[in-house]
Amino acid sequence: KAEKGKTTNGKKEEATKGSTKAEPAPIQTFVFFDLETTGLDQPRQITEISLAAVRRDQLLTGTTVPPGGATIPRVMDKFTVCVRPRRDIHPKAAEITNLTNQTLGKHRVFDEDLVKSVVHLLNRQEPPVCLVAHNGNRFDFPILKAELGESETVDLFPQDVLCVDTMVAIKDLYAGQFKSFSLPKIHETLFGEAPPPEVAHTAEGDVITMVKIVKKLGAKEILQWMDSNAVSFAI
Ligand code: DCM
Ligand code: MG
Ligand code: MG
Repeated sequence: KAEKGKTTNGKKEEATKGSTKAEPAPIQTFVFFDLETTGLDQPRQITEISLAAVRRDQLLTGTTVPPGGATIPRVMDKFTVCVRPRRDIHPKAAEITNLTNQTLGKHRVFDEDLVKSVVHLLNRQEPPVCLVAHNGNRFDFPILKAELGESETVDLFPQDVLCVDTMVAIKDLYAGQFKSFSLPKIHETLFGEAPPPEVAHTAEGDVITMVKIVKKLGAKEILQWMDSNAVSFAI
């Protein structure tokens, strides 16, 4: 296929050159995903998780709210839950997320009911299913894997789920167009303003910001990039 050599990812190109390996099936459901955590120092623990599952066609052509505003797909399965961490939340993290050990004090930890809720949301989606997180390779994916790995219910987690990082995608496809690849800076460049403070660093707010960015960039190209570059979310 003529498209094959045009991939912008050098590694993938090397890996597939001259091979007869079939192209991966197009991802049918993109599960935008974000975590808030206790901070940047280790061990990082989850204070909030949000997932928004969006069908491929909803990202490409789906109806929007408000009508005509090329922003939020109408059909979207969302899940957002706050989680009590087992360690102190760093003051900087508490400041930006507005989540504190005190306000989460009576909330449940990352327990088996939460794992099951996430699993059931993923199981309802049309496969192939891919988790999508901004800086996910370095941050959200390993943190979620660590929490799942400690859970008795880890075996319930579907084995065929994929994952992909929008920061890597945007750097690869649109390198020259952005001065910074942080989520608020990309939003600012595309929409003329940063996400408002009540949206930024809430897990659901960051998830919706990601969806807006993917739609605004023209989903077709970035979705094809994700098809080619998604890897297994193996726990
Ligand atoms: N974080 C932090 N300090 C920053 C940025 C992020 O401690 N300057 C931590 C706390 C956030 C988590 O990373 O809950 C996730 O970041 P984000 O809100 O960008 O998803
Ligand atoms: Mg994030
Ligand atoms: Mg966030």
